[in-house]
Amino acid sequence: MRRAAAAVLPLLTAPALLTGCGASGAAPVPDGPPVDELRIGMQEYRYQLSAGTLLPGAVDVVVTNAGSSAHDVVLVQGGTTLWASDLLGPGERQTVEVEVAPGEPVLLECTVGGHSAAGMHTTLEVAEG
Ligand SMILES: [Cu+2]
Repeated sequence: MRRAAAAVLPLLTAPALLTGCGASGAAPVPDGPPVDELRIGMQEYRYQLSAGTLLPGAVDVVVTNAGSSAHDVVLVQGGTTLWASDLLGPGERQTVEVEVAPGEPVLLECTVGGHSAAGMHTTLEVAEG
C-alpha cells in the first residue's frame, strides 16, 4: 500500500504551494459565508464551485458535468477520502451527503488522466466548529 500513500501526498502539498505562488491557472473560489449545500460544476479542465467555504458537519454535494468529456471528483480531507464520484459523462449529475470535519481544507481533484495537472483540482475551506 506504499503506492497509495505516495499518491496522497501531492494532493496535500500542492494547494499550499499554489496558494503561496498566486494560484495561477486555478479556478477562482467564491467568497461568502460557509454553506452546507455545495454545487460543483465540471468543465475542461476546472471545477466551478458555488461556494468556497463549507460548514462542518453534513454537507449536501451536487456534482454536474457541464463539460464535453467525462470527469469525476474526489473529495479528500486530512488524507481521508470523503467521497469519490462516479465517472460522469457530459450532462450527468450525482448527489451525495458527506460529513466534513471542522477547520481542515477539503481537496477536490479529477482522477481522469492528465485532468488534475491541466487544472481540475481546487481546495475548499471548512469553517471551525
Ligand atoms: Cu476531468
